[in-house]
Amino acid sequence: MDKKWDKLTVTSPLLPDLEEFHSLLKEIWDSKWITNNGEFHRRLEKELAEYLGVPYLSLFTNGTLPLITALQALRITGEVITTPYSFVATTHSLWWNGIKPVFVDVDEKTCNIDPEKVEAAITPHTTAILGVHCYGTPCDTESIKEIADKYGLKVIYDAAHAFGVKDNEGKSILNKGDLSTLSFHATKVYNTIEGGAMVMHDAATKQRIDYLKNFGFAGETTVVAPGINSKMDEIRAAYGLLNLRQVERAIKKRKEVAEKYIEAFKDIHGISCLKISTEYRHNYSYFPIFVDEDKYGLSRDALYEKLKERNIFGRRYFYPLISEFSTYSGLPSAAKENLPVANKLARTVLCLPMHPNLSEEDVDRIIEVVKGERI
Ligand code: T4K
Repeated sequence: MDKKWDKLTVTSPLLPDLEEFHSLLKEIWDSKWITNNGEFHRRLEKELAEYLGVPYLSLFTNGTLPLITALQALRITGEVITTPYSFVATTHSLWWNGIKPVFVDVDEKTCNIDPEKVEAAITPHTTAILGVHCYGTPCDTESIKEIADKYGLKVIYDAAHAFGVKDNEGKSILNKGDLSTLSFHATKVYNTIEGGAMVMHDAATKQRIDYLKNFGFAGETTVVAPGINSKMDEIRAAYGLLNLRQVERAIKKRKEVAEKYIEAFKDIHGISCLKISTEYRHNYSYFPIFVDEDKYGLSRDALYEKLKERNIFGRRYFYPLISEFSTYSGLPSAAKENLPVANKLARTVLCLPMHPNLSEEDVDRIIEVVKGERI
């Protein structure tokens, strides 16, 4: 490998200014209040709700615990219809609640759960639909709502990838469904190092969620539910406040990278990009390409290795499918014949580096390798 090439990774975290962070740390040190709904925690909840355009939001310590807690809060049991094409945390949240996942295939155009396949998977045990706005592309929330209303099901969206995604009227995708959850992991568009949130529609639900993420405490001596500890601490909340100031700039930079990729790949036989709908303000959280080996002349895995040889580290999100992992592969709905589209996507997808720290030269270098120009 030529050592002069910098290492390019699939993502790179948005970091706050270190001096500004130091000054907020000083405030925390002076106050001696370092966790449990402190000043920075309260400020971040308020500012995030405003920025995202949601009525109520509760901070969490990562993006997995709000999923687990959302299922608890809505008292979901039995079977839940979900997608196999996601990060494994989506389905693990069901397992942690003793719920049986029922996998339904995805729509090739969006990589999201295909509403046309949902109805056939409903049984008397079905209580909810758990969708994922994969790569930040919104699910078909209207069709999912229609089905949920018809069968009396709850809807939860794992919106880990959908930070800041809005429709053209400026309405947040996070307001869809009964509850939505976010991840603020280091690898996401907006990060608090580790962190996450739940979005809800009313104050009473927020109150209940706030109890649930604090062991169920509703007062010094009152426990109202078997809650968990999933509170964000003051240090990460302060870090999050600073990152919130620069996330718009970061999304703008991501958009520029995405536009450059789309333009470069439009005439490459066998490479397709996910269509970015003009109906939404996207966040460009990931940049997946899909490799058709017969037309491109190289398999997805061969391209992945070729990029690696040039110090470019894409990731095969989401391969293998969740339904292929041993915890879930024995389920009838995990059968390959049930999930042809998801299997095809998992076999052909490669997420290219996408983050605001990429320079024009970095992007050119990646494009040259995909185009086969750089030997
Ligand atoms: N639902 C969905 C749909 C999700 O995608 C996720 C998480 C969740 C739920 C759960 O949310 P959390 O509980 O995680 O908040 C990563 C992330 O760990 C995970 O948060 C994310 N999805 C998933 C898609 O990707 P890995 O194992 O691929 O990450 P890792 O450590 O290999 O990092 C990828 C690249 O990012 C590295 O090659 C370089 C860069 N990186 C990473 C870290 C951690 C940095 O530059 N700095 C860093 O500190 O899982």
